[in-house]
Amino acid sequence: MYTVIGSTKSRAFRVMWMLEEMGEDYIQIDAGPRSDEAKKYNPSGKIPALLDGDEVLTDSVAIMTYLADKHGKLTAPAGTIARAKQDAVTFWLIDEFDAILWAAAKHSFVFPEDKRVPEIKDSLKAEFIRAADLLTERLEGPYLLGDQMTHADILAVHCINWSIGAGFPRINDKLGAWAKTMRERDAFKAAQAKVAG
Ligand SMILES: N[C@@H](CCC(=O)N[C@@H](CS)C(=O)NCC(=O)O)C(=O)O
Repeated sequence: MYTVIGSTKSRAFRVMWMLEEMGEDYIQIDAGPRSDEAKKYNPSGKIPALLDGDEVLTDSVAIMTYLADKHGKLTAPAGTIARAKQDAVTFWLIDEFDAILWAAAKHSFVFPEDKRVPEIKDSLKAEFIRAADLLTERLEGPYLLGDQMTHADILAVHCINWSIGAGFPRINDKLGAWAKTMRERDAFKAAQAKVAG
């Protein structure tokens, strides 16, 4: 049994969706970013964290990678060419999707008001749309890496959903339709419907 620390409307959702896909039991503690509850597990107050026994793991992508390797699901095995390609897509998504969205969030509500430069958001939006088009070019199979779903798919779809919530421009139709199909998965819906506690 795992415990996910973090609210559903945060990067914690990636870990919850992953656990649902793998059929693993978990409870969720609905802690917001920088909340006292979050700081109990990660002094920086960042969410998500995952409790596995007495261990506290942090960073959504590190947690997904750990869970995938541990259970041998939603990943190519470590040390294979397939895994190197999967990791390349994962790290690309961190650079070109997550970091762009995070920068926009910082300049919207994370930074103190006097440190925000809202003008930067137009260029971040353009960059995100360009990255979405590049990602679409490599989307040939049902999943980013082909026939097998991996946690890179979870990361990509979470970022696409985040972009919608953040009021970013609409992504191209092909990627939008793909994300919609992924949102229709039972595991996605179960994670969304999860009641914390
Ligand atoms: N790279 C980290 C980023 C975690 C992160 O920044 N989470 C946000 C909420 S989604 C947060 O806790 N922000 C509070 C802060 O940065 O002070 C991950 O993927 O888990």
